[in-house]
Formats: sequence, C-alpha cells, structure tokens
Amino acid sequence: MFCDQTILKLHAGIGGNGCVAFRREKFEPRGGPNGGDGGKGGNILLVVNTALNTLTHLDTYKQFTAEKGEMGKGQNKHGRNGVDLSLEVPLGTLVREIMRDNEGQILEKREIADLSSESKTLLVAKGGRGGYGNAHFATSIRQAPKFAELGEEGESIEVELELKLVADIGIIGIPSSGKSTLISVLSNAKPKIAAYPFTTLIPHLGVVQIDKKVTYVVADIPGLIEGAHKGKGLGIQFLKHVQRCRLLVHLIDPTQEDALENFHIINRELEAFSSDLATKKQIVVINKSDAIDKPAIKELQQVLKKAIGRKKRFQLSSKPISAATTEGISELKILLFQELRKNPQSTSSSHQPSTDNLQPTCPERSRGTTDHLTYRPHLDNPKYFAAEKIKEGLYRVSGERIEQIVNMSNFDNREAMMRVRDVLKKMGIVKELKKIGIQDGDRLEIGKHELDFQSDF
Ligand SMILES: Nc1nc2c(ncn2[C@@H]2O[C@H](COP(=O)(O)OP(=O)(O)OP(=O)(O)O)[C@@H](O)[C@H]2O)c(=O)[nH]1
Ligand SMILES: [Mg+2]
Repeated sequence: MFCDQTILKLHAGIGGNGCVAFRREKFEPRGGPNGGDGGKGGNILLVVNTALNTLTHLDTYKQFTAEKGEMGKGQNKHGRNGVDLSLEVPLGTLVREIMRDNEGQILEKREIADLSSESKTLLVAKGGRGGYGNAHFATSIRQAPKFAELGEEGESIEVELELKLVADIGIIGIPSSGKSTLISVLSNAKPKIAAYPFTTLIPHLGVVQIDKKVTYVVADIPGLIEGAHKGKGLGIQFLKHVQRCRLLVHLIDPTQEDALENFHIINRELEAFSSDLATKKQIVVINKSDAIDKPAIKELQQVLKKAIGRKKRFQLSSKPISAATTEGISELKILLFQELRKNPQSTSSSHQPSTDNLQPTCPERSRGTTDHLTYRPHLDNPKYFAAEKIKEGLYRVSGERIEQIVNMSNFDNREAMMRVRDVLKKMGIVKELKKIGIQDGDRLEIGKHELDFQSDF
C-alpha cells in the first residue's frame, strides 16, 4: 500500500530520577551525599532513508515513545541514558507540527522541516533531562540534602508527515509503455515489470549515475490514464509528486493502437491537474524500437512532430530507445543530464537540489546545521521568565528554566520545595510577582504545578 501522508504522536523519553544516597563506610558512618544523576530520556529523530518511497511503515503505528532514562544510583553512579528512537522517512518528507484546541480540533499546522536531502536527520522531540542526584545539592550550609530531582518529561509533539517525492525527472506515459523497464535500465531501481497495465502501484525512485560524483534522481510515475485527475485509476495520488520534478520524460509506446491519442490523453490529464504541470518541460521519447520496424517509427516521429508544432516545452528525442535491449539508453542518460543543467531550478519552488533548502523552514523556532536539524519548540533564553496575573488570586510564571526546575521537583519533599523557593528568589521571580500585586495565599501556576504564595518565599 502507498501512503504519502500520516499523523504521528511522538513522545521522547522521560529522564531518570536523581538518587538520594549517602556514603556508608566503616569508619565514616555519616558520609556525605553520593546519589548519582538520572540518565537522559531518549530523543526521537526522523532520519532520511533514500531507499524508502512510502510512509506506510509509520502509518501502521501512529504513536512512538522513546526509551526513558535510568534512575541514578548510589556512589555517584549516573543512570544509563535512554536510547534515541530513529524513525526512517523517505527523501522529500515534509514535517508539520500540529496544534490542537481543547476539543481536539486542529488549530494550525506549522511546517518545521523539509527533509529533501540525503543524510538528513531531524531531532523532532528531545528526551527529558535526567534529575540531579542529591550529591549535586550539597553546599556548605546544606551538607546532607535528602532530596533529588525527578527526571524531566520528554517532549511530546504531534506531527503530520507528507511525502513529496524528490525526483529531478519524472517518467510518465500510459500503462505498459515501459516506464518501469526504463527506470530499471537507467538507474539502480528495480521495480516490477510485466505485460499488463497497472503493474506498478507506487512510484519508484532511482539514482542515475553519470560518473562518480554526478547523479540525478528519476521517478517512475505509474497509473496515469484518462480521467486520472478526477480520481480514476491510480494517477491522482501521484500527480502531486510530479509537480516537484524539474523535467518529465514522456514515454511513447508505438506498439499500442493510437500512440498519438495516448500522448494527448496524458497531457490533458496533466493540464487538468495543475497549470504548473502543464508548463513543465517534456522530453518525448519513443520506446520499444525493437518491436516495430523503422519506417513505422519514422512515421510516428513525423506525426508527433506535427502534434508538438512550435510548443517549446516539448522536445522530441531524435533517437528512439528500447528499454528492453537498452538501445539508445546511454544517449538518453546524457541528454537528460544536459537538459537538467539547462533547467537548474525546479519550476515548483519546493525542491532545490543544492544544500540551501536544508535550513529549517521555521528558523526562529529551530536550530540547525546542514547535517543535523533540531526542532525545539522552546528556544527562549533559559533564564527568561514572564510573570502574569490571570485573575484575582491567581498568577502564572512561565519560562523554560523555571518550569523545568518546578516540573522536576518532588513536591512531597520539604527540602526540594525549599530549593524551588530559593530559585524563585534568586531568579528575581518573587520580586516581579510582588510588583504585579501578588498577595500571601494567592495561587501560583508554574509548569504543571500550582503552589501557595507566601511572602517569606
Ligand atoms: N519489446 C519491448 N518490450 C518492452 C520494452 N520496454 C518494456 N517492454 C515490455 O512492456 C511491458 C510493460 O513494461 P513495464 O516497464 O512494466 O511498463 P510500465 O509503463 O511500467 O507499466 P505500468 O507499471 O503498468 O504502468 C513489459 O512486458 C515489458 O517487458 C521495449 O523496449 N521493447
Ligand atoms: Mg510500471
């Protein structure tokens, strides 16, 4: 089954709790704290695998959770980090974050990455930090802390993945014209080939090697028939993928009854689907030259030439090919390469083979290098916080660092609570809250907790 769109819920791993422990040695019965830190929760990564051409393998599951971090141990032993979960996606996968309202209705979809280059990895959900063990909190005043931090929850995100095949060239033509045979001799792709129409049910991508460094990608676009744009056959679901190609190869099957009418049918379908497709350059190539005699081929060439007339976007290849015997294939490889050089930019803006499009599409919310993109929902200055009055008696403080500390604190532990108060004071949050009018006994929301405000904070 071909799936080019899916929605997934991703939960990165929770961090391991920090440990509360004290040194117990023979001659040192009241040794210092030595509880180790918890391990980090596993991240979730989206990793491009160029051998894939569908999202079906992810669509079956819908939910993914990365491994949690292990708890810290005594003797300052760090808990093991959770293993990262790598989800493989095909080249050309668009990633959008989905925001929902309280009723679960989709409010907004925000594009966060376009995985259109090989060796792309997107860190889409970051694992939680491991909690500090009590050894971390020892100070000259607090020599024996009896608390440790809890592990931080991993990020959760709902994403929509949409596959837009990234091929430089799309091979089109009516069923059984030899598209799969052609891609199998041009490139490393090995699609199924057979003498009946609709043998190929999903597009196949293949890399054509010109020399060691120069390659281009071709895609076999199956299922185009009359009425495809109205949903007939398989064609409609693949036409959008053709939009990203820079060039089309239109294969003509001279053994079928009305080769010219078939040529028109395919073009009408493209035009009916989108005006963008109707302007894409087409190299028209007669296939199966081995199956028909030379005069008949010449005659067909004349007919096609006449039909094309002066329309510049069509170019009839002077050399017919035989995908079966490979006659004319090396010349076609070179011709296509030269044509691609003449059309460096895709007519649809989404695919550029340079590294320029490796930058995240939402830069203010993402960090990235050309090799490894990171999507981080909060990129605030960690020390930044905002204090606001929600209504009489209820205030809220938000900010990455303070929320992290509160969420990782064990509210059942008095000492842990005292540390939270210390941090609130040190970060200037208490002062700010007083400025905006907070009173003793008012409720204060921070992260996932609510606490009572006291002026001796
Ligand atoms: N004689 C001859 N037969 C060919 C040639 N190319 C393909 N064929 C045959 O034509 C039939 C259809 O070939 P495919 O490559 O499966 O055609 P397709 O366009 O991918 O067909 P669909 O996937 O069904 O759309 C097969 O039996 C092939 O062996 C050729 O150059 N010469
Ligand atoms: Mg095929």
